[in-house]
Amino acid sequence: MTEKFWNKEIETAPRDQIEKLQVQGLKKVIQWALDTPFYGKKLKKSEINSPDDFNCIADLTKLPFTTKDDLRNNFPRGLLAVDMSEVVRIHSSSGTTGIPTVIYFTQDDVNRWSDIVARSIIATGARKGDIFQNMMTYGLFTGGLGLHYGAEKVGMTVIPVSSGNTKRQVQIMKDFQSTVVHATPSYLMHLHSVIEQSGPGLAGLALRKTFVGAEPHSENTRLKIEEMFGIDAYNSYGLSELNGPGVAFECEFKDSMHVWEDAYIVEIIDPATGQQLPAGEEGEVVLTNLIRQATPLIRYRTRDLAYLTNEPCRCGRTHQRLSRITGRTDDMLIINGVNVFPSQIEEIIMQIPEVGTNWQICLDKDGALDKLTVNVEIYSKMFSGDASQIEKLRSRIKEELRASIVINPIVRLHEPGFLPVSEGKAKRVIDNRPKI
Ligand code: DLL
Repeated sequence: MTEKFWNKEIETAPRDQIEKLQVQGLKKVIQWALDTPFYGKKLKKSEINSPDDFNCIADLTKLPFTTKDDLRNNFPRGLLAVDMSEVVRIHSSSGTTGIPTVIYFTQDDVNRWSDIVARSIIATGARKGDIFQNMMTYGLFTGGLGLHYGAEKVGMTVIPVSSGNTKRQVQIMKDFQSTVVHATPSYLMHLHSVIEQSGPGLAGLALRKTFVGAEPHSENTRLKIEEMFGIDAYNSYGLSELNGPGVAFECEFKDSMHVWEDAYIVEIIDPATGQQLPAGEEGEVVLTNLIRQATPLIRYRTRDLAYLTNEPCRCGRTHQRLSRITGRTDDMLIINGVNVFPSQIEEIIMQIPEVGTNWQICLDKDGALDKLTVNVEIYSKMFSGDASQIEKLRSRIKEELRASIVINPIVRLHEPGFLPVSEGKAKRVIDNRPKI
């Protein structure tokens, strides 16, 4: 391979060399981090006063964990390590209520992230000459722009369609003969059903590969997508706090995702004790970002559950591989690729005075897509008046939820006592989606 983004020396480096790169990288990150108000205090508390206090990979456990709450509590600039005038990009977990998390990038940060995404693309066998239709949302969500910049670096022809408008997506696939698409697995299944309904099926398409990610899915879902379209599908993992997509990606052998260990240090820990777990044991994924100066992030607890494999991969790459994400340690739901906490829904509905005390969320499948129903009890006096008032209230709740969680829910209003009451912890979420 002569590709610019296939770096044999780094991608097939023996473990001791990878660790050496990580130690060098982390020393730099500590220097950057000490410049932020948040880590300035936090690292010093752990007696890390300079990069010289970190000398081998075993020293990692001396460093404190970072959590989503740390990011929220230090919003907006507590983790900013450069002058704001050096920041060229902001991504944020927006579309949520409460305090968002924000990630800043310098130009070098964007370049380093794009290089890693380009490397991921090359590892799948996609190339310059491919026509890349990016169906992931563009905006504060990292799925759109993250792959966009990486694909341009590879030299692919990028079509930045963003998500939605399925009929138009199909037309564009035909018009421009797209060979690679990027989407959530659930959207691809939906896309297939729209193609089937619209007549000539897959005839006239040139598709050969897809990158899928941003939401949990099983091996069977991958096989189904591959079979439906007659293409190869590669799993892609990332999160906005760690730049976005490109943290771990499957190579052409599609046997778990290589974590790019010169860019990210991965650990699996026991979520209860915080102790590191060996390869093969499932626990919480913890990641350190080695390639971003503007917002350094050390030992970030992702709350995703998975395990690592360090067996050699048939592709020759030595970077450890991450299994599929098997679950979460918190109650975050992923609905058609969008992250939603039940508490966000509660916050919205509970500020509406007509709403009673009980509510419940139901998740089902509507074809390939997830369907969210929010059941809300309202005060009985609402039922004695004009029915149009109830409809007005329903629309208002629906609209406020849509604006906040960026998902269009079905809202059903009920009289008090309709929903089950639990004596202990309320069961707010009924998830009828098939388990992965
Ligand atoms: O979902 C970034 C991304 C975009 C990844 C496009 C891949 C492709 P967030 O919106 O911050 O970022 O959501 C991150 O989504 O902690 C996981 O729980 C879940 N997730 C992401 N990729 C996968 C995957 C993007 N391949 C959260 N399998 C993460 C399972 C995934 N879950």
